[in-house]
Amino acid sequence: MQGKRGVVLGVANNRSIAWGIAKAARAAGAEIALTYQGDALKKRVEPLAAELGGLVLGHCDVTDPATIDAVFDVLKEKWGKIDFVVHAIAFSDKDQLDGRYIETTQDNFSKSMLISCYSLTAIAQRAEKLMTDGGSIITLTYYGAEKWMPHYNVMGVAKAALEASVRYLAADLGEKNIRVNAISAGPIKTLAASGIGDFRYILKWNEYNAPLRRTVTIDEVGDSALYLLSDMSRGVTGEVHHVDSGYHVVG
Ligand code: 0WD
Repeated sequence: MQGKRGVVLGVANNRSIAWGIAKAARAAGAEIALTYQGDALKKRVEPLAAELGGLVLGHCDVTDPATIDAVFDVLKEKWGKIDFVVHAIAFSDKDQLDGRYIETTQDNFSKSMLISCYSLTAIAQRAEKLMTDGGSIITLTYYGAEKWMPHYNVMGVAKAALEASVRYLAADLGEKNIRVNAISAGPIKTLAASGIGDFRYILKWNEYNAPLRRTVTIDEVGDSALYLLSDMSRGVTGEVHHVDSGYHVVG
């Protein structure tokens, strides 16, 4: 990754999957830029960026396109071009990540789709302009996109649409040698995951049933992401790569 530069969106703290990916990319020689969502996360993200000797691009809330433009303007000014983007952003009202999917409100459906799905496309639109030598874009998804999972509800629907977006974006951007892939990570205890009902049970269930008989760590997701971000995967696009201790062959 020496000589490569990229932006990682979705670091909330040092337990975030995005942080595992940022660390792995940095350790392999890449230069990293981070964004944060709001002042509360700024205080957490700034020291993490410093740990990687990276840039902090500023506040980015994907529901506000002006803030996406602003961080890509900073990227353009500082680096001119970029080589990779990590999109690790998702949101649903916590009270609808419990119980029945059928109770999802129109408002939360729209918000979840905008933040968890459309934002990848919004970011790809900006990234395309800066990936003048080709590039790699990755996003994070979950098995609940493929199969019903308890409590995942509207997020499963949003992740299914996200995975479809990966395929359509891959087709649009392929002629510019920009690759778009997803990692389907097994359950990991993060801030976002703590909003999902019975999450501890889901972790245990994976531990008992996944082929590797354990859950995965953010560092393991980071190492797999490294492959997708680097030229090692130069022939791979439109793919959903499972990093889940093999759970998807069982569930
Ligand atoms: O088990 C898990 N933790 C899995 C997570 C398994 C498989 C996939 N994933 C996915 C998530 O769905 C998400 O897409 O990985 C991605 C990263 O999630 P994470 O690392 O589990 O969670 P977290 O550390 O909370 O980071 C997600 C961040 C937000 O954090 P909070 O918890 O404050 O919502 O997404 C960001 C924010 O930093 N985010 C936004 N960023 C910009 N604009 C927005 C927004 N509107 N909303 C959330």
